[in-house]
Amino acid sequence: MRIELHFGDITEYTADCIVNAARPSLLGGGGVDGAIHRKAGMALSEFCKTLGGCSVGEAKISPAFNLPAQNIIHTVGPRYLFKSESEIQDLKNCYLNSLEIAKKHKFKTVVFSNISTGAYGFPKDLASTISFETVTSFLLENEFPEKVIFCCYDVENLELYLNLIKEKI
Ligand code: AR6
Repeated sequence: MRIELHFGDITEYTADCIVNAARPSLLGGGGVDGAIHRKAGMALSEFCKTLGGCSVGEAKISPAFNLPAQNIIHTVGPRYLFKSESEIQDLKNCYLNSLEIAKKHKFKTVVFSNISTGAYGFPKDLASTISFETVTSFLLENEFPEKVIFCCYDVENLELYLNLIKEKI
């Protein structure tokens, strides 16, 4: 029971950590990133200015300021441009590097958004398989985070994750 599938707005979670699909500047943008920055307040972008940006596949942590969550892990997903192995590896790294931060901080619950599946154009079926496999393997080998929630905001992603969970049980 270390995986949960939810349908909803990631800015509403009281978890110790939510994962943002950010842009390299970390200064906010559209989609989930925009929703997080709007609700967290200006203090978030002020703090993010001190982080020195973030490369594709990397992850950085900040407080969550006005959000109910405690912390935000910002990771920059790949754009799906060349349909290449390196884009797949980059998306995997987003999940792995976020999970490593959660492990280091001994976070109990990490809530992931569906990284790269909006503006960055990654095919949702491929992205869900990468994310699900990366997260489940990591949880098998690590005590922290205790739980991962996949937070879907559209029905297509929700159905894809549901099918992946069904295949597992
Ligand atoms: N809660 C949870 N999920 C959400 C929310 C929300 N409030 N809003 C959107 N999503 P995207 P990307 C889902 O475009 O593809 C930004 O401008 C949405 O349904 O937010 O990684 C950044 O600044 C989709 O499945 O992120 C970057 O420049 C998922 O979040 C760029 O877009 C990801 O869509 C990042 O693009």
